[in-house]
Parts: sequence; structure tokens; C-alpha cells
Amino acid sequence: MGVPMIPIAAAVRTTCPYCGVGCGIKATPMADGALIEGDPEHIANRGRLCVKGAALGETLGLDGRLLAPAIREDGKLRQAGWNEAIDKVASTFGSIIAEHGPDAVAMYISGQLLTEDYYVANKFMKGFVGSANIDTNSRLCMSSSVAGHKRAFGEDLVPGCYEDFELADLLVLVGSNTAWCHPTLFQRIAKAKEARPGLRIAAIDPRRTATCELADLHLPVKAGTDVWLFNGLLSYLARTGAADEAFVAAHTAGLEAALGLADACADIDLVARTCGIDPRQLVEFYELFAATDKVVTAFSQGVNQSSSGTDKVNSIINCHLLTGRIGKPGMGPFSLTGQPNAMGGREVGGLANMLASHLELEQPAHREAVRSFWDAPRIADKPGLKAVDLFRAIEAGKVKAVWIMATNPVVSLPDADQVRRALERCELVVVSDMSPDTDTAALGHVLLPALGWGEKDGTVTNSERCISRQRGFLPRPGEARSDWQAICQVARRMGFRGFDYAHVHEIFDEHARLSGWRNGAGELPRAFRIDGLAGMDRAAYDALEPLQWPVLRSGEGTTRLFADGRFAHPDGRARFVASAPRLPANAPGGEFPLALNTGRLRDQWHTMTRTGKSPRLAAHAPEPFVDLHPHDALLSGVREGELARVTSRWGAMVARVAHSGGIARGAAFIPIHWNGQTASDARVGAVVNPDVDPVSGEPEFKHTPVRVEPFGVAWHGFILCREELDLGRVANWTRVRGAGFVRYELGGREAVSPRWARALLGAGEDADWIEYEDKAEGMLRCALLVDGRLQACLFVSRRPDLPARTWLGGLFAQDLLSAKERATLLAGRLPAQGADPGPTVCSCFGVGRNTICKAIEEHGLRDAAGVTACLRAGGNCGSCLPEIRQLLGFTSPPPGRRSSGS
Ligand SMILES: Nc1nc2c(c(=O)[nH]1)N[C@H]1C(S)=C(S)[C@@H](COP(=O)(O)OP(=O)(O)OC[C@H]3O[C@@H](n4cnc5c(=O)[nH]c(N)nc54)[C@H](O)[C@@H]3O)O[C@H]1N2
Ligand SMILES: Nc1nc2c(c(=O)[nH]1)N[C@H]1C(S)=C(S)[C@@H](COP(=O)(O)OP(=O)(O)OC[C@H]3O[C@@H](n4cnc5c(=O)[nH]c(N)nc54)[C@H](O)[C@@H]3O)O[C@H]1N2
Ligand code: SF4
Ligand SMILES: [Mo]
Repeated sequence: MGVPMIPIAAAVRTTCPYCGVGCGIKATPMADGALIEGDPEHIANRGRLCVKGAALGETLGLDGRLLAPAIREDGKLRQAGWNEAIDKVASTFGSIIAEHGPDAVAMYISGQLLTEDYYVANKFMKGFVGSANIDTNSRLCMSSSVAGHKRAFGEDLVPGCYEDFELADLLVLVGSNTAWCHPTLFQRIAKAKEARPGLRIAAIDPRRTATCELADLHLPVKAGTDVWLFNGLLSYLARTGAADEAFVAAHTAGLEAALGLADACADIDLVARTCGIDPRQLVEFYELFAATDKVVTAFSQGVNQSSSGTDKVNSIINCHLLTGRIGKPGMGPFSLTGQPNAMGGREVGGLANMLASHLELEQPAHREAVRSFWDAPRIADKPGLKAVDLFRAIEAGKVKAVWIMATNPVVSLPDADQVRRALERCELVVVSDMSPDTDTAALGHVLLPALGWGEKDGTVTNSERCISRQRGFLPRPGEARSDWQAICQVARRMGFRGFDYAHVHEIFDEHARLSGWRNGAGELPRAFRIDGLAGMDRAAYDALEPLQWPVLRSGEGTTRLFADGRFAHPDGRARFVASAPRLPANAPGGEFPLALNTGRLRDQWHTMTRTGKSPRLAAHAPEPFVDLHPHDALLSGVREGELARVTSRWGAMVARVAHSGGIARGAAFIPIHWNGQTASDARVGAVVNPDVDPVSGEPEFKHTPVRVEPFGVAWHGFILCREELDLGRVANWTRVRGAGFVRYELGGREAVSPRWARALLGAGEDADWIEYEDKAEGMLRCALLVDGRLQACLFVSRRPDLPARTWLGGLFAQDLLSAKERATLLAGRLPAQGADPGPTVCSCFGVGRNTICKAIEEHGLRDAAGVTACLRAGGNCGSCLPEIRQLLGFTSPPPGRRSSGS
């Protein structure tokens, strides 16, 4: 800090590795890392970044990286060369295929791969191994949207673009916490609304989220009931003359059947009751939708991750087809993609039931087209196993080897303990990752080191079909390689031809050419085409500017699809899909009275392997929590701030009870991010039920019946220390990354003593050790100093009344404690110190909740701009503005934090 950073190379334009907004980034390599800024020229973000993107520089260090291949023997990992590791994978895959057939091996890959990696993985499995047992975590994410698009449009096509969000007069956000999960897009929406207050926003979400702060209307639907709501809307639109009859007649089919079913939802009171919302609110929403021409309905996981996910998608699209609101500026259904390359994965046919380039696995002519293009010896001729079924087949011993790449299924799949059992029984588990310390890598027999963001090269496609380059700007560390290189090596070792790419642009070129292959009238026409990008040499590929597919001619993208009313079904007509609403099969009641919903937090990315490295990001929500309505907490016998056990038929976990004020009675919410590396017992996947949507196979992540009960501990405590510790038999712990220290939050059952503390913190006989014990009060406080510098401190109390961690954490930045600091160390704060700033709200400037609330009160601040002017909070990336608005509105604070917990 304080030393000016000096660029060591020119800035490189690349793309953010996190969410599907796909923001452009300008990265400048520095002597000590990289300077990360928004790329003002990228069409997705025009220079904006959210807090995760802005903190990327903090996640690029090589600590905790897998830098060489490793092989596990007799339970122990040992380093290996690439040759040996590749040999082991190729020969084991080969012998299992020879003995049991190609379906006895599998790959499980990820929407975080680059398109080129993804393309090669599919070519390898479907064309050369000859099995479609290759599925991806997009099964957990986008597969319901894929299935819904294919049913309605004849192909997996997202009609619109981000600009439509700004041009709309009504924006409906269904099951999407856009403020936290697609933050720069949300900022575009907020700006548009500021400029044009006539832009109305409706949020449909069982929770009151940060997104709802911007909404004119929040419909807190009961989880799983969206099809009632949209079938009711379809029927209402038809009854009230809102249909575009000419459009329906010329460009669609199937309305009668869809209306036949939707009319069962014509009764407003019935729909309102089923959805658990006020009938007046429902009518207000229906009237607004009917009266507004420019409507965008954007949706994500509250829609997709459901046992009726595909029907939810189609029930939304039906309403846009009936009103002809599709393919025109400012209108259309819009599936928000989650991962940076969810869309690219779909282009290359990443799912087990797809073929490359939007061709169909189940159609012989399509299979032959791809086989001949690849000059492959065979081609998979039936769909492979979808994610949940795949891991069941592994446990059953039917699939004997699996190669897992860029995903962490032991954390992220439902019934996650089953996934762990499956991998424990699998003959060969290969894991390609950047980290050797994930819950999945811990079960790998062969670990292959992957290049990470900033090191690898290729393309990604965002939610609006925009293809952008990810460009490397850091040296390639250790022996890490691109995932495509690892796959090609195994393929070549297995004797397959067609895997001799010298550079990644050759893979992109092949992918581009395949999209034009037999893609004409009378052949196998499909809208996905990027053959306009074929034939680029390396320099042209490196210089590729972001552009939206289809690309028929070099440099010319396509902003919107279906402008001419022609869809991809052979007759050119879109389909209404009739769907009867149904509730989740596993209903809460009896032993498991609450419906558990799971989702994301603003400052963490999935299983934390990258965002977890940033102290700045950790400050927003340091600990796992279960958000409950106070009434249900009372019935469950648990109290805010205390630990609770959450149990379902499938598994259990422990988290701290929180009341955000945004949860309805009968529901609970737990974030998805904590895992076996960051907490003792907080993998929510272990609790989640494995039900799936019958069409898409996407899991029901948002609805599991659970019970909540106290997780009794005899004491609460925390440790701050410079090095990670082996905590031994502490009943419950969470590890939080701090700046220059590691923080553990603890809950214990066994008696503690200064002796135990000394042993735990590694204080020898003549260590510089300060301690205070009050046995009657159950209080123990100790600190270890080395050469006058704070090395570690531990605070334990029978009651959860521990001092704030802020001041103590700050001491780790010092080389020497002053006499005064040393004297007050065990008090946990300076006597003259002001109030505890509270948990971080603004991560960019480190401004806490208590500080903001105090400023609002003392200075009578009335809007977010006032808070920014006073405290700077919200003045950089803007990701925290919705929470600042929440605080201004005196609604309850964001969940998961005790006021002393920061
Ligand atoms: N900060 C952050 N951003 C991310 C990610 C991340 O890990 N962290 N991950 C990225 C990825 S891969 C994805 S897929 C996206 C996901 O982005 P989102 O879909 O916005 O995120 P979620 O929090 O999973 O769920 C969205 C909302 O669905 C609501 N919901 C639950 N059940 C129902 C229901 O039955 N009906 C309706 N209408 N709503 C319901 C939940 O209450 C929740 O608020 O985020 C992307 N962006
Ligand atoms: N309960 C519940 N569970 C969920 C969800 C939910 O809402 N609720 N959402 C689901 C959704 S939408 C998603 S997308 C999944 C996400 O779940 P995962 O995909 O399991 O989560 P990540 O932590 O992103 O895992 C990515 C892994 O790949 C590694 N990695 C990153 N880049 C690369 C690379 O270039 N190459 C290689 N080889 N490795 C790399 C990272 O270190 C990390 O270990 O979670 C799903 N699970
Ligand atoms: S919104 Fe944030 S996480 Fe998403 S792409 Fe942009 S900077 Fe990355
Ligand atoms: Mo996702």
C-alpha cells in the first residue's frame, strides 16, 4: 500500500470470468499483480464493473494453486509429470471402454470453460469415445431455458439484447436477483429508470431481495407457483383483447391448447391464493402487462431451477407470443445466463442431449453431418446421462471413470453427499482445476492443473449472444495448461485423429466452420451461425471485437432475432406450449415444515475457490446463514445470531440464524457458497433434494422441505491468526479471509483452557503470551505476539457477546503494537474508539452498515446520492446501492450478519 504500482506491460482487453453479463475488462499487468478496470468500449458494460469484477486483482495470486499434475496413490497425492498423468487417464479410459463400452466413461464439465475447451471436450466424447455421457453444470443452471426455447422457437435462441432492458416500458424480473447476480446490467436498468421514471419494474420472487428496492411492484409468489401466475396472465390477456391476433395467426401455432389449459387459471382469486399473493396486486400486474406494449420479461434461477422449470419458461414465452412482443426493440422474453460461458457451451452442444452447433443428437441426418465434418470414426447415437443421473450411475458402478473439469459437484449438485459417495466408489476420478483444495479435487485420483483467468485464451458468449475474447495477460504459472490442451493430449494418446491444434484460434475456426456446415435451405438450417468468423488467422482472432451471433459476414453481428416473425421450427412458426401447473413433489409438512430456497450473495462466486481469496469480498457476509421469518425461528426454537442445524431427508448442515425481513413464513433461505474447505458443516447441497424437471433434468434447487433446530454449543469464539490452523475438535467453524490474517468463527462444546489455547495457537513455553480467564463467566481471551507483532488472538465466551473483529483485524497490518494497543488487546477495542462500523456494505471503500445508519440519522440523509456524498459508499462500482437504499428505507438490513460480526 502507498507504493505506486508500475505497469510492466500494456493493458489487455479481456472479459470478466464471472457472470453471464460478460463485462469487458481492461487489465494492466503490474509488478505485483494487475490493475483491473472496466473496458469502456465493450458493448455489455461500457466501462462499468461490479464489486466481484473490480476485486479480480485480489484473486490472481498463486497461493493455493495447483501448479503440476498430481496422482493419488494409497490415499496420498504425489506430484507427477504431464506425461505420466495423461498416460494414466488415457490408458484407464481406454481399458474401461474396451471392456465395458464407451458409456462406462464420462465427462462432467462447466459453463466456466471457454468455448474452445468446451468444443474439444464434446468432440472427444461424442465423436471419438462415442458416448454422450458428457454433461455440464449448465444442467443445473440453464437447461430449463434451453428446453423451453427449443419447444417454443425450434432452436435454443435468446431473441433480444441488453439494450431492450433500457428501451422497455415494463421490465418483469422473474426469479432473478439481478441486483446481486447481474449487477452491471442492473445498474444499466437503474440508470434507465432514473432517466425515464416511466419505466416500470415488477419483481416476482418469494423473497424480498435487493432487486426489489428498484421495483414498483413486488409479487412475493409462493415458491414453485409461477406457472399459475403466467397461465393466469395468458388467459387474462386473451380475455381482455390484448392479443395481437395478426401476429398469432401469421407466426404461431398451438394457442388453442395452451389457452385450454390456461383458462383453468382464469379465476384471479384462485391464482392469487395459490401463489400466496394479494389479488389486487395480481390484477395490478396483469393490467400493467396488458396495457404496456414494450415489455421485457427476464428470468433466471427462480424459473429454471424447478421441477416445473421448463413449463415456467414456456408459460412466460406464451404471453410474449400472444401479444406479439418479441423480436422488436424493448420487448421479449429474456433468459439471463449465469456463468460467463453458459451460452458458448450451448453453441457447442455441451449438454448430454445435444450435439455441436445447435444440431440434434437424436436426428440421424444431424449426427451424420457432425460425424462427417469431424471425420470421426463413430458418433454417439443416444443422449447421455444428465448430471444427477450421471452421478447415480457412477455410484451404481455403471460409469467407472469420470473426468470433471471446471466445476465442483461435491458442493454444487443436489444430494451432494450422494455425489461424494459416488466419487469415493469410482475407479478413476480425474479433476482439472486451478486449485488442489476443492471438495471435489479431494476425491480425485488424477489432478490436472488448469490455466485460470488472465492466463488462458479463448472466447466466451454472454446472455445477449455476444462473443468476446478472453485474453491472457499473466505468465502461465508452473506446468498449468489450457483445458483444451489436456483433452487433446488424452485424445491423441488414445489414438484419435483431429486433435492436433497448434493454437486455440484453430479450434475457434473449426467451430465457426461447423456452424455453416450444411446450414442452408433444404439442408439442416439453423439460426446459430458464425461462419462469418471462419478463416481468421491468429492475428485476426486476437483482434476480434465483441459481436453478437448470428455472424454471417465478418464484423457484422446481429442484435435481435425473429424481427421478421420467422422462427426455427420447420414451418417457421413459434409454438405455444400448453402446460398444466403443478406443485413441487416434495411438499413441506410434518417433520420438515419449511421450504428451503437457496441462492447467491452479492460478493461471492459459487464455491468460493476464487472470490474466497479476497478479504474485501469476504467482509460483506463472512459466515453461512439461514434466513428465516422470526415466527418460524420461534417455532423452531432458534434465535437470531445463534447456530442452527438444518436437516432434510437427504442431509444436514449448520448455519447462523438471520432475519433479513425478506423471507415469508414457511420458507427459509441459505446461500450456496460455503463448502468443506471454508466451513465445518455448511454445504447446503447436502440438504437439497435431487428432484429434477422431467423435460430438462434441471434440479429443484429452490425448494426442499427442511427442519431447523438449535445447534447447541457451550461457547462462542473467534480466532484471528496469520497462518491457517488445524482446529481439531471444535464443534463448528467457518474460515474467513482477512487482509494479512485468517479469521475463524467458532462454536464449541468441549471445555476450553489457556493450555488448550496455547497448544492451538502454537505458543511455546517462553512465547510472548497475554491471557485473561474468567472461569465463572466462561470467558477466555489470549494473544500471541512474536517480536512485538501480533501473531494470533483468541476470544471465547459463553454468550455470543464477543467484541467486533474490525480493530483487531487492523492490527495485523502493523509490524509492531504500541504499548497502548498491547494493553487493550484483550479488550478487543481501544477505550476511546468510536462505534463498531458493522458488517461491510460498500466493499470498495470498506464502509460498514452501522456507519451508514449513523450518517443517515445524524445528517438526515434521504437518498443514496447523499450517502455517497457523505461517506463515499456506493460511489465506485455501485453494487451496494440497493442495500444503501434498503438502509435508507429502514427496511431490515441484509441478512447474515450480526451487528458485531464484521
Ligand atoms: N454474486 C454472484 N453473482 C452470480 C453468481 C454468483 O455465484 N454470485 N452466479 C452466476 C450464476 S452461475 C447464475 S446461474 C446466476 C443466478 O442468478 P439469479 O437467478 O438471480 O440468482 P439466485 O440467487 O440463484 O436466484 C434468484 C431468485 O430466485 C428466487 N426464487 C426461488 N424460488 C422461486 C420461485 O419459485 N419463483 C420465482 N419467481 N422466484 C424464485 C430466489 O428467491 C432468488 O432471489 O447468477 C450469476 N451471478
Ligand atoms: N443449492 C444450490 N446449488 C446450486 C445452485 C443453486 O442455486 N442452489 N446453482 C447451480 C448453478 S446455476 C451453478 S452454475 C453451479 C455452479 O457450481 P460449480 O460449477 O460447482 O461452482 P464453481 O465454484 O464455479 O466451480 C468451478 C470450479 O472450476 C475451477 N475453475 C475455474 N476456472 C477454471 C478453468 O478455466 N479450468 C478449470 N479446469 N477449472 C476452472 C474453480 O477453481 C472451481 O473449482 O451451482 C449449482 N448449484
Ligand atoms: S456484472 Fe460483475 S461479475 Fe458480472 S461480468 Fe460484470 S463485472 Fe463480472
Ligand atoms: Mo448458474
